[in-house]
Amino acid sequence: MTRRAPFIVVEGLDRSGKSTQASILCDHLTSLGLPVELFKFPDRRTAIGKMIDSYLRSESDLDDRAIHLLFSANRWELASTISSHLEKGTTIIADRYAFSGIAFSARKGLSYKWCQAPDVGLPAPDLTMFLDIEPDIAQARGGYGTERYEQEEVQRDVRQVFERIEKEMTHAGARWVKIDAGRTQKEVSQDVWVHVQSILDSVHHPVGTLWE
Ligand code: Z5A
Ligand code: MG
Repeated sequence: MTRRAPFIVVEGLDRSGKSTQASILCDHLTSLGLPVELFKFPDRRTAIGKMIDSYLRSESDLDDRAIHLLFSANRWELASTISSHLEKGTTIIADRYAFSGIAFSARKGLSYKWCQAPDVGLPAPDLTMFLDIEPDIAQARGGYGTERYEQEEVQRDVRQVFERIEKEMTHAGARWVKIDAGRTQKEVSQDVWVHVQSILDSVHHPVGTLWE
């Protein structure tokens, strides 16, 4: 029987270095001969992703609940692909996941539980690494762009919701680690690797489900 591969999620605020670290990790695993696929949420290439992209660029407006459900549907579009890769032994790295969904929508005043509900049952990560950074340091990095949410005040509120998510996930026994992302890329990637190594051989069949 093929060994089930781990599902690794990289979360964090804007400009915390998620995409940079997800890609370094992907290259590292590949160089070790391990099959790996990198997913990025939102996946702006699908039909639903295109609606999300238009919303983020402020080219269209949507009710807060409607956009929340689209972000979730964008994950469900890929849920069975993720599970089947994992079962076949391909490691999955996700650049943002359901936790961003809760954090950005609850920040607008929607209830936490309501925000969580559409993602209940998605494949559960074996490890979530939250790249933690002060929003002003993140902003100084490359400057925020012009998309919705790319403002320091929004990022501060979002960070608070992430703190609640971390508490609840940890309480529920999930593997959630916070990494100081205000350091050099190399320092961060070394930490990332220590955490990934610690789970590489310890995932169990079947793939878990989120919040069930
Ligand atoms: N959103 C939502 O509302 N609901 C959902 O369910 C989901 C998402 C999934 C778009 O996300 C928005 O969608 C996002 C949340 C919302 N809005 N915000 N904020 P996105 O993933 O497409 O965009 P993003 O990830 O927020 O932005 P980003 O720029 O891609 O950030 P990043 O991936 O964390 O950073 P990066 O690209 O790796 O690095 C940013 C820059 O910093 C770049 O120039 C790097 O070279 C540099 N960098 C990286 N690491 C370092 C270190 N260690 N030191 C110095 N400089 C560094
Ligand atoms: Mg990114």
